[in-house]
Amino acid sequence: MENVLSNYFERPEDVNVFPINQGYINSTYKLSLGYNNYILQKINTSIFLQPEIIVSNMLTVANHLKSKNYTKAILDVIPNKNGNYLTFLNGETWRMTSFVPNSVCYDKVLSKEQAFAAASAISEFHNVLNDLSINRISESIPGFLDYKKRVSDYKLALINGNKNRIERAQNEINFIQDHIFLIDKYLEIEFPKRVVHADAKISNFLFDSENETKVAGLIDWDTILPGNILCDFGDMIRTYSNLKSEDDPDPINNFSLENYQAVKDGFISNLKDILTEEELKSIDLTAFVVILIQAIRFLTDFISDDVYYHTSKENQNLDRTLNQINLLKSINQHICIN
Ligand code: GN1
Ligand code: MG
Repeated sequence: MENVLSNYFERPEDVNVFPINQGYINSTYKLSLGYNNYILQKINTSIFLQPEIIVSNMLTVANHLKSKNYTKAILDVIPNKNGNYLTFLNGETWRMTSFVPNSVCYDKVLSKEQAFAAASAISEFHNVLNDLSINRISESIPGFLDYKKRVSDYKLALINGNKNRIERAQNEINFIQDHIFLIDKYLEIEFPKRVVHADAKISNFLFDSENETKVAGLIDWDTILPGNILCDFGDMIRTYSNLKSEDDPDPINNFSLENYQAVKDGFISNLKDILTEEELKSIDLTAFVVILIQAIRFLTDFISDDVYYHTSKENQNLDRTLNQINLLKSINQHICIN
């Protein structure tokens, strides 16, 4: 670590390093030096094969937001002593960004007011980014929102995966099979391509540490890409109408219809003149499909012996799959998807 720090700081020995055990892909550390704080991340380059694309997207989005009246915190990528935004060291790739002061994040929603505030914030993010040309944004993970590919990867895993785990996941496999037609239906719709955050889950929203309904900023810009903006709505529903943590398989009291509506109201609030009729009509279907795809991704990883998502306990990817499926079942009871 000291070697990494010496790329950024004159006196690396004075920097305090605190690991942040959040996120399933990269390794994250909070750094503090005197009154200044930073976020340092080791990028998982077996997943992000071209980390320079992440940085280029981040700079493009930050510059655009800064040139307009965006009211939330903007992440700055901080160059190393050589002026480079990425530090390559012993086969590892590191990136440092600014830290948003007086902020906290949550992995479970606290109230419908909080859900509304978060959705309004991402709605503002999209409103301000709407005139940024998608040609200036690239995919840091090719095919990240290609749901056809997500399904074919899953089907391949069903053929080549761990037989014992496949057997244990039979109920979940059946649920997915019964609902896969909704993904086909989604794939028939032609959505306008806009700049998508693509990981709008609750833990990527920072809130004011003294006011749980005031959003300080939106973080984790690693997967920003051109695509269907409603995928961000889907990830918000996935985590703000969900009353359980992402790996909690308990189906009891797992869903809040009030929060669902709050996310919808907030998401639309700053996009009224932007969303097309087709988009508005497909908003609930997209949320359902985003959650189903997330279930498929967790299950694919479970039957592939946990090669993608970081896990810290046995069956965690199966529990995550169950959590998504429980949510889909609850949504099915309250929302008309078609
Ligand atoms: C991953 O690494 P993290 O926690 O930011 C994943 C998202 C998933 C999410 C599920 C690059 O995000 O797509 O929705 O986990 N990121 C990547 O919580 O696959
Ligand atoms: Mg992410």
